[in-house]
Amino acid sequence: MEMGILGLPQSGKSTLFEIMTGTKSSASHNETCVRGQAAVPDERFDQLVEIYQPVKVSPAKVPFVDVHAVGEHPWESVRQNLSGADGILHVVDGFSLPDVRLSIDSYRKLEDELILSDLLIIEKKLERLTKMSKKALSPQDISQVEILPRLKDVLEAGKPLRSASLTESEVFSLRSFSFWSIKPELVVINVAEDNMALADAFAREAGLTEPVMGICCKIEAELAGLDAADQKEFLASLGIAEPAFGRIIRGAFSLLGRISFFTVGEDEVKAWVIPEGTKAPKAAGAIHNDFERGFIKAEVMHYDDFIACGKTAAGVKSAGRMRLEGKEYIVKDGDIITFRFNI
Ligand SMILES: Nc1nc2c(ncn2[C@@H]2O[C@H](COP(=O)(O)OP(=O)(O)O)[C@@H](O)[C@H]2O)c(=O)[nH]1
Ligand SMILES: [Mg+2]
Repeated sequence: MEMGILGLPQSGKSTLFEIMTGTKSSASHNETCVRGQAAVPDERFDQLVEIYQPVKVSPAKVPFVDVHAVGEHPWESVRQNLSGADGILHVVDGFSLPDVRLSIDSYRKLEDELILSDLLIIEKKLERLTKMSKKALSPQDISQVEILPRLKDVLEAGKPLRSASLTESEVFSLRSFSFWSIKPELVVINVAEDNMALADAFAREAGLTEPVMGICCKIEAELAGLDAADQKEFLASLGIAEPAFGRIIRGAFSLLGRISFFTVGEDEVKAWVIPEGTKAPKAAGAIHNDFERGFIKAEVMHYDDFIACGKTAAGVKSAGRMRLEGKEYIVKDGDIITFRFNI
């Protein structure tokens, strides 16, 4: 799971990237894109670490990509760099623009650019396909001849491809195009300290289907420099319940339908990120390909049961809540799993 950060110049992309990853983006301003990892905050994970006291602590990591100077670099090179991103954080300047209409305009400005850029790709492809003789068309070409005109209509109406109600397999078949507007998007309004309400106004008035979240990058950047106790005090004094960091990560998880499961032991406690609905063998494959191939069973206890049953696996077992699950088991958020496999 990778998140790309997009936004007009000076909207606060790099500031957000630094908050999320602790990596200075400006240090490598010669690159088109900078990558960094955000550790996923999860109280359950912290609890497990406390209980197991493992040698190695491995929280889930989500990569974020910051794009430098959109508009200065050609879209194509940015597109290539972000082709692996599963979702987009669209950062909107809500701190220098006092009026919500202006924020909405600036959101639309970039969104229209992305839509136009996707449209050009489709037009080029269709032009090439219509020039080819019918006989020369591959099965893939034929399915594209069917689907692309429909997508073109969507884009020409000024709508992103994510609004085209595509099936999962259609999205999969289109992946080689690396369309911008097909990716799920979380809109992040970067608000001024004294104008937190702007994000709500944006959400109300822009009428988007995409989720909208307000954060103040400036405050959050100051926050990142404080220790935990000072952070709490600082946030409380501003009436903020939780740092943006956790909210953004959770927003990205729900945007992309991701969940976490855990593997535990004295050697390592580790959190894994998988798509919701993943079956046990595939989840095992997140750890190692061999685990998927040689999958036999998954020994599963849920985190809540673990806590309720005295915080030991033995307690969970004697309460009859340890489960041995097979190939069809769908992993749940908060499962603690030991895989049995044969290689
Ligand atoms: N006042 C204010 N300034 C901000 C905020 N977020 C970013 N900035 C400033 O805006 C400028 C551009 O930010 P940057 O993150 O580099 O934007 P980018 O071009 O989108 O990467 C920098 O000088 C930041 O310090 C904010 O929430 N409030
Ligand atoms: Mg930047």
